[in-house]
Amino acid sequence: MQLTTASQIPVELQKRFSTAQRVLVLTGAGISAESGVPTFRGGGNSAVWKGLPFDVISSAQMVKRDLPAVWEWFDYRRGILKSLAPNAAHKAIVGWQNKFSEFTLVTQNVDGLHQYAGATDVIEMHGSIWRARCISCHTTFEIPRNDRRQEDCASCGDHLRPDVVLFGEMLPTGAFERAAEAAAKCELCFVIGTSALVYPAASLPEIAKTNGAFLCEVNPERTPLSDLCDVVLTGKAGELLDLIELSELKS
Ligand code: BJW
Repeated sequence: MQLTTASQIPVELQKRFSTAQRVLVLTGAGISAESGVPTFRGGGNSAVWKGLPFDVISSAQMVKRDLPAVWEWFDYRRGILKSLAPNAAHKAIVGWQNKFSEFTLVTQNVDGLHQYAGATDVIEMHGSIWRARCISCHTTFEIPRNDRRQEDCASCGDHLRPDVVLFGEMLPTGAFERAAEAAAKCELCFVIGTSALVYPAASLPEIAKTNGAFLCEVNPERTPLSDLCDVVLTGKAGELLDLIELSELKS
């Protein structure tokens, strides 16, 4: 059933949302869909770039084999992102950051839209499309929104690559550990706009649940985590997060 009014938000979720102190939110590409950012999967489709499935072009092997092609794919996506803005869901989460005494936002997204909306201290599990990293000395460089990116490392002169986590690569040091610690401690965990297929990110709600948290999924489609969740809100994040907030005001 599509939810359209705040009174349709399950009462147990309203209560938890009103009283929780420690809250964790895990987001995926779906939260940016209403801003116009294409998702990787969902709706039975999977992203393709110039005939290459995204898990081929966004892979560690491709960085070794054809770094210019990888840059072309990321330059194209940054080009799209330049004109896009955060949506109601990104903005709602900024409000949650100030509402709960211990709040952790973990994102798999590389688009920077949470930060653009005003979120701080975001755990970026898969890096950022707005940074480049040297393949030799690992120095990172911000990529300006309205200027050309550097081609080579200003420290050692070697090639730069996107500072994102590709398939088969390790996550940034400490990112999973910080997120897992917050997941183990949280009372309420939201899983928003992710197909929950990619690990270790998808293990965070499992950790939260094992440690007693109440789990709420927000997604137009079911995912492998849906059965684990206490509440599954079927629909778009930009609409449903506002309803959750409104439901709290009414209770
Ligand atoms: C809406 C909506 C709306 C639409 N509102 N919702 C355990 C088991 C099996 C495999 C593994 C395992 N542990 C590790 C692995 C290997 C691998 C993995 O998970 N593979 C699986 C796919 C099988 N993981 C890794 O390789 C990770 N590294 C790692 O584990 O290192 C240790 C290690 C190293 C070597 C060997 C072994 C271990 C790294 C994963 C990195 C993922 N990178 C990518 C690309 C980033 C760069 C780029 O941007 O190109 O990250 S892949 C891609 O998927 C991207 C995303 O962050 C990630 C997750 O996708 P997400 O966010 O869930 O998006 P979608 O598109 O899948 O879903 C969108 C959802 O939104 C859908 O459900 C829609 O319905 C919904 N939606 N509109 C709300 N309006």
